[in-house]
Amino acid sequence: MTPVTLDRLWSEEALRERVRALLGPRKLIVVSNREPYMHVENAGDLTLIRPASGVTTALDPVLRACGGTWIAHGAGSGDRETADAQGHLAVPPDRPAYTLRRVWLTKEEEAGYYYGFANEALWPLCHVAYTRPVFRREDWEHYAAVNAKFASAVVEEAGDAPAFVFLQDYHFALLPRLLRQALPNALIAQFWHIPWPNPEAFRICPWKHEILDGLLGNHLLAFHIQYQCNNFIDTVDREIEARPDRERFAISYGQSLTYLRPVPISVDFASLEARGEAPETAALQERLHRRHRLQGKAVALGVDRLDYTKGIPERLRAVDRFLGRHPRFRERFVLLQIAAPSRIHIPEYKRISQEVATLVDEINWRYKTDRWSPIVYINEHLPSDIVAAYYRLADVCLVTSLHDGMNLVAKEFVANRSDRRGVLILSRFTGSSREMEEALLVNPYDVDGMADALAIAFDMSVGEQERRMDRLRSRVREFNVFRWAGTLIEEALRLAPGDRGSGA
Ligand code: GDG
Repeated sequence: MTPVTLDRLWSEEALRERVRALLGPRKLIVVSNREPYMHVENAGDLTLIRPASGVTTALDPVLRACGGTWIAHGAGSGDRETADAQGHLAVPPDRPAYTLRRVWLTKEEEAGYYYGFANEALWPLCHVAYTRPVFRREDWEHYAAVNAKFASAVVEEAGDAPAFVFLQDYHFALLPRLLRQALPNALIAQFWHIPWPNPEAFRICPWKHEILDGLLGNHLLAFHIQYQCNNFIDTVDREIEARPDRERFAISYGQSLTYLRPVPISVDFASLEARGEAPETAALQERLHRRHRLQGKAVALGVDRLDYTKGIPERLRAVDRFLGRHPRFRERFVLLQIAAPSRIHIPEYKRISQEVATLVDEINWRYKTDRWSPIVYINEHLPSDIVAAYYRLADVCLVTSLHDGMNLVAKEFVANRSDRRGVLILSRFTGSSREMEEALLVNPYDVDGMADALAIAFDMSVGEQERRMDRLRSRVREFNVFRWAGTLIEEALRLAPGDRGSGA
């Protein structure tokens, strides 16, 4: 089955209009772990932060246009001070258009639900990256309790109105079932941002049946690509008494029917392109060029959350092999690796952080000269205007995930490059590789293959770079993040049974 397509270019305005018309009287409720607006308290001062993510970019404009409520964990140190007693806050704070409902979690709940079950059990379970999931009963209990807490918040926010509830990600596998029971008039859809593994990988989860039962509370469950949908249907087929309907691409389970659809997420192409072309970006680029002494160098770039699924050690080993085999690149090559710290309380993340730092040291030691080190390691979260300048100055962008639901860095890089230059090296094990065949596709486990790809990329003619970049860019322009949100909401409303009161 191919992803649902529409025959015009989606923009923020088109999305607003379309969704407003589609929703009719339904109240829109979005649920995600991370909030779109966070307040941080620092020495008595309150700062508003907009945690950057594709989901916020896509859904904030929809809520601003249609109104509604976004429910999320209030994780900022200034969040309580800036919300009312029920956790409500009108956002955006300078031009209120919708309601943010912050859900408060205790430290134990956050440790068990977020760091524990979501990120030490489900994250490694769903990514085939050979990191073993950790299953702890107390984490599971917190996960279930936090899902129930969010369910109460959704029920309160929905009131008696017919609602369209759009859930985000693997933090809420139990929520759809709870909502299906509590809100029979609601339409429930969920987007699973990470891969769904095959049945052999999934079967080790002690609470696999509860998770499947929970997810089958959705009317629509969407993944990035068809393969992940297929894995889900195979898992259900293997594990529980449900009837997959491969014609309609749905699962019927008890009284309920859940449609599955691939809807690949994307980026805000127009904004990223404009940012790439902005004079401020050019100025930043100049500064970075001087600071890292890039004159006359072949420049490779990595931009990642520091996560063991992103294949950062594999990439570093490929650079080592590349320099070993192509001495002509010594003193003529630099890898700029941005690695934003992530989930730092989890032991596996401490370990990967150590491994990456050690490898960078070893490789730099092996090749460095008085004037040059091959790897510049930037182990911090940079502002997005600086990331844009890095995208603009790279000759090659390296995305080498061992497994990735989609991967937005690949799409951000090509959206940025209206100069039509640059080569994308992209892991075959990302969802984005399905739409980005003009990239140099690599297997990150094959160090030699990746070293070869680096040599091919740096030797690629300008004409060939432009040809590939044009195709990549036209696809990401068309399949942008507004299309993702619009398609998903449109599909949910189209597939939903006419009488929302039936609960079917
Ligand atoms: C999950 C799925 C799926 C990184 N460092 C900095 C920074 N970033 C930004 C990138 C990009 C984002 O973080 C990472 O997005 P990815 O898609 O690569 O990966 P995950 O965070 O794992 O996201 C993934 C995604 O959900 C959406 O569905 O694509 O497969 O795993 O936007 O630019 N941004 C800034 N500074 C940094 O240092 N500002």
